[in-house]
Amino acid sequence: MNSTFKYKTIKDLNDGIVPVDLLCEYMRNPVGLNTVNPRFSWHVLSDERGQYQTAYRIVVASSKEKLEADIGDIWDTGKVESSKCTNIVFEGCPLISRQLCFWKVRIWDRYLNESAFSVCSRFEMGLLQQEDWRAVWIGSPVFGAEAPLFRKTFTIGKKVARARVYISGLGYYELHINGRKVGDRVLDPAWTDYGKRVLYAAYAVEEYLKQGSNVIGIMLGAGWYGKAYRNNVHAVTQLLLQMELEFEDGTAAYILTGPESGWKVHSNGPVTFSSIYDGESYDARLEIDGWDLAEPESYLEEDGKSEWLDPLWMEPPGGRMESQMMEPIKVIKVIKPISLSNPKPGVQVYDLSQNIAGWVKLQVSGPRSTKIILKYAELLYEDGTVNQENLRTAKAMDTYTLKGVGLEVYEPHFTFHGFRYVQVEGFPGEASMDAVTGRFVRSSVEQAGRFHCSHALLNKIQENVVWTEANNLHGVPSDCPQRDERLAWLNDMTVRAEEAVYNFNLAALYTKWQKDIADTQGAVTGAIADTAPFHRYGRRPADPVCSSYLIVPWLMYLHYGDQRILEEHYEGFKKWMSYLGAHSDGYIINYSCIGDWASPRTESESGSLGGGAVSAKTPGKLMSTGFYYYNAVLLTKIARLLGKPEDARFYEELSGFIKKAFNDIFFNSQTCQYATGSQASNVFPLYLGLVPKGNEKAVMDNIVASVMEENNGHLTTGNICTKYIMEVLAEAGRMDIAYLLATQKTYPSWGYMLSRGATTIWERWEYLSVGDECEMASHNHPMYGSISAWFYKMLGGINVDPEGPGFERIVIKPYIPKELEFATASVKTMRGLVSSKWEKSKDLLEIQVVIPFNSRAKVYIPFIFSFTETEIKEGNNTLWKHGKSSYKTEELFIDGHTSDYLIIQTGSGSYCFTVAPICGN
Ligand code: RAM
Repeated sequence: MNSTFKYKTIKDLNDGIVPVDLLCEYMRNPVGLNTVNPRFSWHVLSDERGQYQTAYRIVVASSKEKLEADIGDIWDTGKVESSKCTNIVFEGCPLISRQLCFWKVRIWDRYLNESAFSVCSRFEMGLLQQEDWRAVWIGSPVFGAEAPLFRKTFTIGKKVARARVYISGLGYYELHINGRKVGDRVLDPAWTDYGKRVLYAAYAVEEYLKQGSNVIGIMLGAGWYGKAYRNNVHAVTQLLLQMELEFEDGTAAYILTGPESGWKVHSNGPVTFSSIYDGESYDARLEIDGWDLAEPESYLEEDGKSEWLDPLWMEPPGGRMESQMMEPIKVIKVIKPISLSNPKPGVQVYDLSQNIAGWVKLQVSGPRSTKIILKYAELLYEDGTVNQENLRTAKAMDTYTLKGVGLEVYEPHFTFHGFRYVQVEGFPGEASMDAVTGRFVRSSVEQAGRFHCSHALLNKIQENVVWTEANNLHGVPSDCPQRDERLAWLNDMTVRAEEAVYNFNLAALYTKWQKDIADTQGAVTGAIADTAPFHRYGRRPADPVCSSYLIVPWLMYLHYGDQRILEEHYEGFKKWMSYLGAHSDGYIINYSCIGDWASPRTESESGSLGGGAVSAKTPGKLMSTGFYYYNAVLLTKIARLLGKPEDARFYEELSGFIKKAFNDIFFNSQTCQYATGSQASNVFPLYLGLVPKGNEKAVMDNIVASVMEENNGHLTTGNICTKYIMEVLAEAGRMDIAYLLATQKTYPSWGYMLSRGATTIWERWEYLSVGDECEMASHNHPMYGSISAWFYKMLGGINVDPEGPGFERIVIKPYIPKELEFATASVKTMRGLVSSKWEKSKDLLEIQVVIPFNSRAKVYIPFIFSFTETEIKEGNNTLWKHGKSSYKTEELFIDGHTSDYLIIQTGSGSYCFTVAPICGN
């Protein structure tokens, strides 16, 4: 290789360059893998410029010892010349259920030097075949049993080599072995349409077992399977458990739920009521001491009669059993209240100072039978008591009845709430600040992104978005965590998902949710539903704005380099497109329900769906048809990618027809307005690239006029076009207007929400808190959080490049508003950390960029001072002066310019660019 770089010794390289963060199906050391073709990923930490991978070798072995000896008896790729480091598909010996594998990887770098091997990682297969399940579902024989306790005693007389529990409990289970809760998952398994797919968890449980008598104890709760399931049909909670023991002498044993298997069930446990929406009631007087312990067992038969009955054998819920391959829901953080008030005698209100999802932990001592009520709310009335009006029918209330023994500690098991305030009623004596602590509960996905800038208001919006997004991740991306809804709406996700993948690592959660959507697809019509799992609200067919069905997997491809999700859902996409096509007249979709939803009240139709959330100004059919076009464009790309040229041609042609029909119907070439000329009507076609060539500026001018002249510097858009207006303004060179909207403080704006004390993002632009207006008044709703993607992409400048998905190629292109002094953004990608930071003063702009190992970037350096009289440097090297470019090395070279930007190509590493006006000579 003709390199300008000094050759480094293997030792130098080995010290720094080694694959880290080994992922298998996006998880670290997963137990219970679903697929026989798992995918491997890693990245390398290195700050060296222009470094990349030229080859890799993956070794997969059946034991740690073999792996250490470099014996890949399951798979050894040998040296593969490839720069691929994400989602490499396993092609070794066929994998079977339960198989435990060890793997490691080494790479070769740009100098063809070999790295050391990574540390050893593991993956373990789950139960791949339905026939692997020997256990049978069981349930309580007592009608209406709220949270039955199951118990099974067994004896271990030999040394255990390996012990696994595969478990599913509907709606939720809590697994104990020998008196200890197993693991730290809560609200498990995640919600699915149980008639289609049921998730199970796989646990390694050796450490919980002992020689002699052992007990498995399980409490079930209704969760989404209870009263809330399928429009109030009361499903009976049920349990499936398979424990597999392998002993050191090579023998094995199973502990299975099923008929006549020695399980006992008690139907009067301490949880006397549980509901996702309404909360939980816990009567500590009903606790059964030692229910999950082996000894003594005598109490089971007190007085010759026992409440521990034989369980019933239950019909399976119908869905395929599938391992839950995503981050489980956990208590993520403990939040101490900042204040405690006493608005009425016997009533205390705690303020966590942050709107969260989860519950509180209560610590109390007092007389037996004292009943404490905890009421959760996002809002307060003026008198300081909690206002639950915007929760609609959700009672959001936990109750705890004391047993009267010492300090009692309680937190709910099978419910969650969305709240900032908790009102405590009936507390014995004086409640202290320590009596209540907030528990922030969500899917334990990693936060991936950070954004910060010199404007406090924007930072606060970003903080609120991160909270709101996080508050709405509970195995599905829900719309809100507090009222009688909490559903994963596809229309919201159409615009929310991009913000979400910048802020969090959602690869596994979205893989699961995409299947939830597929599960809603009608076998006959191909129609998907508005919500997935399809439940309670929304309808099938979905509103055409539900393009998240295609957009989410496309984002999975762009952000995580995931092509498999596109392959797996491709046929489904086509069916949905055919459905839409069948409901179009001359390529105009002929139905709409939601459209550009929840715009400011002045723009929406009073009395319409959702408490008047349908736009009065932006035609629903314009939105529907726009998304029909968007889908066609995406499908063209996807078909091309998947090697289906005929399909690609078909969808490309289709997009052309839709474009023409769209403009014929909605575009007025005289006024350059679309439809009514509402902001959304003009923004959406601009965003989609539908505007006939040459008219873009005029359409943009109309948008600007609407913002500035008709609305005094405010937007009028709903949930969908609020994302798009910010992007088209920036891209069309009107960052000034976009920035004005982002920093606007008066209604309607994000700043207005903040001025009303918001710590999360609202569902509507209005502050709604009482009476009828509360029908749609969530204060914790991620859809308007889409602005956070704009922070990353436009202010921070971090963008994916479709030419190199998964951040193999990165575009750094900051749009720099006059008023902002600095902005910094970073994203932890599959290939490592990408960051971009700029800071400007009167006569200097500095841009620092970090590109991970094995990635390349196109960096756009803005000519903020002038095009010609500017000097652009990287470090000490001049790249551009007096309108002329110079400089070229292998890891950094100029790749052209526009009138606004100098375009630079870089390899990996850190770069510091400066832009300064040339003064004087
Ligand atoms: C409401 C919620 C949800 C949404 C649907 C259409 O129930 O606001 O987020 O977009 O309506």
